[in-house]
Amino acid sequence: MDNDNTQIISSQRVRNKTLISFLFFFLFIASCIAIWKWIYKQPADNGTPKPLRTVLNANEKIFSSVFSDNHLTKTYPPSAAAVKVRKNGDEGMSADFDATKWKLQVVRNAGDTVLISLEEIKALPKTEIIFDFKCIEGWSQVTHWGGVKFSDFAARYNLNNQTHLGYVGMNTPDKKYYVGIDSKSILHPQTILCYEMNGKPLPANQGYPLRLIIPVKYGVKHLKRIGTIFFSNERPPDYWYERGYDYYGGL
Ligand SMILES: Nc1nc2c(c(=O)[nH]1)N[C@H]1C(S)=C(S)[C@@H](COP(=O)(O)O)O[C@H]1N2
Ligand SMILES: [Mo]
Repeated sequence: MDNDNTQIISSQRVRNKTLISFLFFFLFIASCIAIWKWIYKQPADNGTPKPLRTVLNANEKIFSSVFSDNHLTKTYPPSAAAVKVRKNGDEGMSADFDATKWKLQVVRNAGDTVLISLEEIKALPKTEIIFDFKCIEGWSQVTHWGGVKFSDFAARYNLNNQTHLGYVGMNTPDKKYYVGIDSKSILHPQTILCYEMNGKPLPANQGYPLRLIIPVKYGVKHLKRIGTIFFSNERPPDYWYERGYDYYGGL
């Protein structure tokens, strides 16, 4: 049998090649470590080293520019909704909260805050949504919510100029949990001010009397127990952004 593909390589050459490969491998690992160290030595911007924050901000620019109202989050039939709904996160859910005294505060302009009762909110047209609720911790669950579309609410309370300022901020009544949301996402047709889960009033730890349900965002933005809503042309403070996550939180 002739075997012209076979080459005889000296064991010396094999040794040299192996050595060179190892050298390159070592240099590669060493530069990875050096870059990693450099990144973490840079000053932080809201809990994230500046170079990584720059990447997050660039991602936000790209994803918010392709975001559109026509992109609806996938919905499910009621039978797909979980009966035992997961709960997660209790920042701003202090025990001394008195729901009987609660009214939603909407800051229309400086010195112009409207107080709105749950009854008034429930009197607005109701929208239900069943979708896959996603938490950045890595779990998701199909859940069923009811409330008023934020866009319907904004129209009823003459907030059309405000909603186009760029951002909406929301706080819990004790101000310990807070989120900022871009105008496009708050006006998305599936975003609701939510007062029902599985056809019943929201359970206390799920945000009674009112929470945000915003399917185009990760769970962090679905603020439970809304105290105040305000509007701004700059990013309002955001609890998890200040702890290193990206601001946009889009899906
Ligand atoms: N007030 C308040 N709202 C919050 C949180 C929180 O800690 N406090 N956590 C958020 C996070 S990280 C998630 S995943 C969802 C969880 O909602 P659930 O408890 O109804 O499952 O609530 C969001 N809203
Ligand atoms: Mo979450």
